[in-house]
This record gives sequence, C-alpha cells and structure tokens, in this order.
Amino acid sequence: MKRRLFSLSVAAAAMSMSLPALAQTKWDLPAAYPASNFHTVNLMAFADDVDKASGGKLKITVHAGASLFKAPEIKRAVQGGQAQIGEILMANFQNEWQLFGADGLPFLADSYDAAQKLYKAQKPLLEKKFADQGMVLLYAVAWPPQGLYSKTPINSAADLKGSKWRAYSPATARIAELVGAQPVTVQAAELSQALATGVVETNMTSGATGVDSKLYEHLKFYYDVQAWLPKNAVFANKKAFDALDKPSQDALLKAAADAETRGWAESQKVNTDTLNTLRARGMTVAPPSPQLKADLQKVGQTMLKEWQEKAGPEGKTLIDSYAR
Ligand code: PCA
Repeated sequence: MKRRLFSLSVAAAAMSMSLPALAQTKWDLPAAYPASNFHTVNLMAFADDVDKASGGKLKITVHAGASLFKAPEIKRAVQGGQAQIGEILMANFQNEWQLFGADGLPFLADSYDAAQKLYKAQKPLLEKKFADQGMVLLYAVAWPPQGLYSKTPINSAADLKGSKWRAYSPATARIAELVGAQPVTVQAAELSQALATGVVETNMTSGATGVDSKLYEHLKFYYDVQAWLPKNAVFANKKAFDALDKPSQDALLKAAADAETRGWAESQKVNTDTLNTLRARGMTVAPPSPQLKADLQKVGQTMLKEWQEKAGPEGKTLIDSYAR
C-alpha cells in the first residue's frame, strides 16, 4: 500500500512537472536582417511581449541575419511549416504577386504619411493573399526612405551607366536596367562582402542598411532621394496559429499590433539617426540634384506603368483605394 502510494505520488509529480512543458509552444522566427537592425530589435521585443502576455506559453525564437533561412526562402519555409512565423521584405516577392511589390515602386509612396496610406490600401489585399496561402499577416513596418549610395558623385542617371548596381528586389534590378547599370542581386546579409570584393559599387537602400552593412567603409556619397519605403511583413503559418489556445492567439495579435506601432515610429527615428551616422563616418549626405531626381522620377513612371499592366484589376483596386 505504501509502495503504491509512493509510486502514485511519483507519477503525480512527474505529471505536474511535465504539464507546463507540454503546454509550452515553441516557434522559430527566421529573419533576414542583422540583430542590431531596428526591425530585428522590434521582433525581439515582440517575442518578449508574446512570452509575457501568454504567461510563458508561447516562446518565439528570433533567428536574425538569415541564419535559419536566406531572405528569399523565408516565405516558403513558413508556408510549408518548417518555421511557424517569419519576416520578409514583401518587395522581394513581386514576381510571385505584383501587389507584394507596390511599396517597392519608386515615388508611388515616398514619405511616411504616403507609406502609411499605401499600407492601409494594401492591407486587406495582403491579408487575403496570406490567408489564401495558409498564413496569417501579423504586422508590417516600413524601412526608412530609400536613397542612392555611390563611390563617385552622381548628378544624373547618366552617371550611373555601366555601374555595378546592387539590387535586393525585382524592382531595384529594374531601376538598374532603366538607368543602364548592371544589376546584381545581393541580399543584405551578403552586402558588406559584395562591396568589399567589388562585386557591386552602387546601391539604393536606406540609411539603416547603410549603417548595418557599414557602407561608409566603401562608398563616399549618399543621395537622400526618398524614393520609396518598402515594408517588412511578419506572418505566421495558419495551422500553427490555429493550434494555439485562444489566450495565446490574442497575446500574439495584441503584441503584433503594438510592434507595428512601435516599428513605424522607430523607423522614422532610425532614419534621422542613421543619416547622421553616415555623415559622422565621413560620407557626403546630400539631396539629389534636380536632374537626378527628375531622371529617377521618370524611371518611376515607367515602372508604375509596367506594374499596372502586370498587376491587372487587383492593381487597379489598390491604386484606386490608395488615391482616395
Ligand atoms: N534595406 C534592405 C531592404 C530595404 C532597406 O532599406 C536592404 O537593403 O536589403
């Protein structure tokens, strides 16, 4: 009798010990940008909020710097359930669906206000797309406005002819083609190395990536063109989301809404801070010349037209709702 009581209590202890472990869900979050980048810092804070608000039931591990999956692979990894949640630059997926690339088009939305407005117009369409692909859109945050980095002064698009141009998306490769540069697609995780080895020399991106990848070590000029503000999106696998209990789902959604607000505010702050850092590191940070700006705006008009042709009625829906 004693022995049976003993073994019962051992079993009970084992059960109570294993219960919290069983109830804990662990998610992996592959991300493509370095740990110090503001998007990644925001992801860490988001994971922390989820942990606290779910009472420790949902643990999200952020894998920064494309350490788990490379940037172009993250979306498929989440869709296929190899990762439960992930972060992508939507503009990278424009060839799959044109609307992913709307915020990567030069001068369609070239300020934070316009970018917010474009996001509002994109959001229902994005939510539907992610849902159709078995995923749930959680939040999206804009990168700071995109400008032009170069080794030599650039006064017009003609000065870009023949240059080895780093592209990160179909749209940035298309800009290169239209100005007569040679596009080479290099994701942020490999950018410093591509510059160091001379694979690329010009590049359009933000001050944030300029600082992350120490572009000032190789490039002398930054033209603050403010051409577009591409967005990172964070999304979960729908089956993984559905498998959570209701309180954990609510915790996740609430933390996502907070991360979105925090991320947009941080993006603006990072924009100012990083342009100051580029200056402090010896770069010339200047507005584009009127000619360069006009040339790039012309590129933007061509690209918008091409985009509208490919995007069809869905594209029209988006542009109409954005213009309202
Ligand atoms: N940085 C990322 C995308 C946009 C940005 O500002 C990059 O250069 O890869």
